[in-house]
Amino acid sequence: MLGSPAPAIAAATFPNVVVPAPASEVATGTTFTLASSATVTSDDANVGGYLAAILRKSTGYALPLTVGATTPGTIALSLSGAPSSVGTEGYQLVSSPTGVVIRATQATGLFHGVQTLLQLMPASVMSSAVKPGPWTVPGGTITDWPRFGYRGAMLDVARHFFSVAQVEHYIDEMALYKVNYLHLHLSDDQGWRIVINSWPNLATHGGSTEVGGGAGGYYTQADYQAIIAYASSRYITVVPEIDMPGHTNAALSSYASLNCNGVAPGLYTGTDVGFSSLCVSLALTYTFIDQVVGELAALTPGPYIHIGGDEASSTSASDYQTFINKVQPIVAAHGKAVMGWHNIAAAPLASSTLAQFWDTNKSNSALAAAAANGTKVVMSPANHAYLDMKYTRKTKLGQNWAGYVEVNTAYGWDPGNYVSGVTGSSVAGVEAPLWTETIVTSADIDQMAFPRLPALMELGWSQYSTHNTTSFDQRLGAQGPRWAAMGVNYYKSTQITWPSGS
Ligand code: NGO
Repeated sequence: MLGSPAPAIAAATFPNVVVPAPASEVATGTTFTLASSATVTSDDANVGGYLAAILRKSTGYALPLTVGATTPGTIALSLSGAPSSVGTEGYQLVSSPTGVVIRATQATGLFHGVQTLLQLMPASVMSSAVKPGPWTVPGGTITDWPRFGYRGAMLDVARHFFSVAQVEHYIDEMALYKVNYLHLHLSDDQGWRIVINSWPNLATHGGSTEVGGGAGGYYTQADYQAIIAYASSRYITVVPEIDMPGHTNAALSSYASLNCNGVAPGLYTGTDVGFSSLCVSLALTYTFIDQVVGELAALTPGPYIHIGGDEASSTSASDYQTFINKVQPIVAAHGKAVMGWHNIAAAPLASSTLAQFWDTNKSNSALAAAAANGTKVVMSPANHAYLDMKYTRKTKLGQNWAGYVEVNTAYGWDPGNYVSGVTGSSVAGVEAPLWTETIVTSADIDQMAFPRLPALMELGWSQYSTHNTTSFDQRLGAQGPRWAAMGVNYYKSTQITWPSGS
């Protein structure tokens, strides 16, 4: 009719459910429903197997998987045809009424696309028991890639020891949110957690207790390799940390010869920090480090060995510099780059060294100078990124030295523009450390990591243009029913509206 306005057609939108937020979403308003006769094809056996296993458990469908098929299945994971914008870790997901295609340039991208696909399906898809459908996926195209190349989670297995199965369980949880580095804090005052064949007492004596005086434990080298292989099957690279020169009581207690006075201290099961130091003037100290780093480097396919370097309060400033200067080339000689807590910026850093910021103070002149000189920095400000901080005054687990970290505090900062002088391309990414002075069980890990780990990984993955607390809180809420389906013991923050089924 002439003169009357055209009827408004509501633009289709994707449901606001994916964490981390994708870079681009274009909805068509159609719906795909998985049928019991559906098939899966994949150019990568590992990712195809991962997806099919999850879908088979909850749908009860057969979902036969063909690897390298020429005809795409109902769900097709393809290593060809992805737009170049997705880079090495991104993907494009196209959902139409007849099926879903995920394209990427590498298996890691397909894996990330699979996480997005699962989040677009009903929450019960994450159940390990058969549930009723319908198994729907909203229609449209998602094109997605990460803001940062380093998106890490750290687990302190030194203060309390966690078994291989517990670490693998946590790996499975973090993989859902596109984590790509697992930093294992393998040694501290209270425990040494990995067998070093040339220094056997480290594990047998140094690993024999933990905070509170429990039995502790340690990984054999085969255990450590099993963790690496498991992480790798989820496209996660392990960064092992041997903390030095401080946080070394367990090592000093294992070998009297490592002590300046030749006397081994007793094992320590308290929670003080800053009282121990390797003997910087002793030649044996560097033989020790060379052998420990050598064995660890040989077992570790990833590019980094983390040398700690935090809270060396019993090491003089000049000894500390001497020490860092001597240790960087040792790590390099074993073919690895150094990662260290930002305190290492007190010494000149090699160009490949990665510093990890953990302070609560946004200005750090030594770190800014290192960044100006090319050092890349991973952001873990304790007052936003530490998963061991209590959520509120009232929550039980955790500590509060860096304050209380509720969900919106974990989300409410920009890693790319946080520490003055350490911005933009100086920022390698984000890591969420979980220190375990008060953390004992997998349920405790869940309670501290969820929902804050997804919040931090959204900061690591999503383009900052998507940053929006209202939208984030809604998407995070959508994870609640998924965690309920998986049995994740998450913290039900009152900042989030949790939908039914959460
Ligand atoms: C500090 C300290 C750790 C503690 C942690 C507890 C760093 C880098 N050193 O962080 O030894 O476990 O706080 O929040």
